[in-house]
Amino acid sequence: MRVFSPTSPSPAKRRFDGEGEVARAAWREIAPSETAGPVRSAIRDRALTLGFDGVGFARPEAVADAGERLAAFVAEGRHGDMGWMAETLERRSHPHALWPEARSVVVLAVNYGPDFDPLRTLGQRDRATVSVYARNRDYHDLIKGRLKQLAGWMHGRFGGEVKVFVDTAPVMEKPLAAAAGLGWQGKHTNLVSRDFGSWLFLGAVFTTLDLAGGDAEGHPDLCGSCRACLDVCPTDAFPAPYQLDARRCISYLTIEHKGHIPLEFRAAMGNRIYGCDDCLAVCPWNKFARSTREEKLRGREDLAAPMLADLVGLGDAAFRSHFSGSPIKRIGRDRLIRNVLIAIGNSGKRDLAIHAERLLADPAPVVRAMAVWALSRLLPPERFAALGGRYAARETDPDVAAEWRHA
Ligand code: B12
Ligand code: SF4
Ligand code: SF4
Repeated sequence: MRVFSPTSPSPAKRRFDGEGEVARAAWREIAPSETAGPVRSAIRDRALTLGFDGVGFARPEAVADAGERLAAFVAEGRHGDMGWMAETLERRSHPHALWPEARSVVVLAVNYGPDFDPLRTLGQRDRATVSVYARNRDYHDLIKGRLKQLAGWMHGRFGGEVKVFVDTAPVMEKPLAAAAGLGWQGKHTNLVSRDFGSWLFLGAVFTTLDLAGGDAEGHPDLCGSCRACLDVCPTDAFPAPYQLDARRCISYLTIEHKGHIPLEFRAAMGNRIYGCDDCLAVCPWNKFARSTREEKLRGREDLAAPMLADLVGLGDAAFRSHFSGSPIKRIGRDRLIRNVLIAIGNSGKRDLAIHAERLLADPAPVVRAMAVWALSRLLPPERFAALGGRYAARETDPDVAAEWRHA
């Protein structure tokens, strides 16, 4: 069998161009297990040079339980309207279901640790709180580019076949990262790191190379008797430690959920308009966190504590230019304004009512409905009733009409 050596000739032309795509070597060059250590070191060095902050290696078999737990999560309906989780259940449940030939997974992490208190703005009621990960550029672009660079390099240097995955791919990144020794899945279900606390983005390179085993498999659970993350959750989204009901999570409600946000969660959302960091931010392991070295992941000044009055007036074009390159762009103007109106309804600021009033005739039902709800909280009953007289009778959308009736 051909063993890696730095002077090995490279195949004449190798092409590697995409997430989930296979880069095929002209010959198959599998690093035998006795050489896996040096190959791992070389991959680790390369990954760190490319800007990753954490690197680990796992065998696909190391996450055997994760598929069953995912199936239970979906069977309970905890994925809500993230239908893609049910659709990709089979492929998502195990790395081999996705790619039977994979022999190792290289798990990569990027530190996005904030240099500010992520919960600082929660009490500032005329301002919005944007979760840390969404305060600047979309991390997918950054990580995907680096994963492709690393995978292309691995393929060129060691042969084998490689595929890259980040976030949207049907891969269970957290259990893989834990198996690769990058940290453990805390009671809030996210990966916690001894070096970076709660603030790691994850991605993976699958390869046919045999790299795993040896020094870096698995990580002990260091949560102990702590339950800070479970207790802080504003919407009681953890049915048990290590389990999340996404339907109750503000991150799901503000980002993934397309329809009207159920009444029972609106007050608890406070001024969180995109994502939520409460369970991450209270973790005591954040004492080891450090702020990110990525300029593109550092918080944008204008998203540190944006005024609700400025956000609520955004039309489609302004929304798109304001959030160009940001993860927030993904949810579109209507859903963002829906979330902002909930924050306005929770603000107790009468002077913000005028902005909600202007949206009572907005073309989007999710916006009109939350304008009604916000006004019902801010205006005196007689003023609200007068508006109802003008708008409720001509409302054609049944959900918005119901919002008027219930208000
Ligand atoms: C779907 C999804 C969501 C959903 C569901 C979240 C969830 N916890 O499952 C929603 C929209 C709510 C969400 C929110 C967030 N997300 Co998200 N999300 C994903 C995604 C795409 C899939 C996750 C998944 O498979 N969930 C299904 C469940 C079943 O999987 P699980 O949590 O691993 O379930 C395990 C536990 O329940 C455990 N378990 C069950 N019972 C028991 C019992 C015991 C005793 C034990 C030990 C374990 C255990 O076993 C299961 C399998 O491992 C991943 C990317 C990816 N491809 O993996 C990103 C990902 C998990 N998200 C991420 C982030 C950053 C977030 C947010 C912080 C964003 C924000 N600020 O708003 C929040 C955090 C909310 C939270 N507390 O989890 C990061 C997390 C990085 C990290 N360090 O872990 C990921 C990995 C994206 C990335 N590429 O970096 N997300
Ligand atoms: S992200 Fe927020 S709402 Fe979701 S589980 Fe954590 S604390 Fe609860
Ligand atoms: S807050 Fe406590 S229980 Fe939650 S993940 Fe961190 S250490 Fe574990």
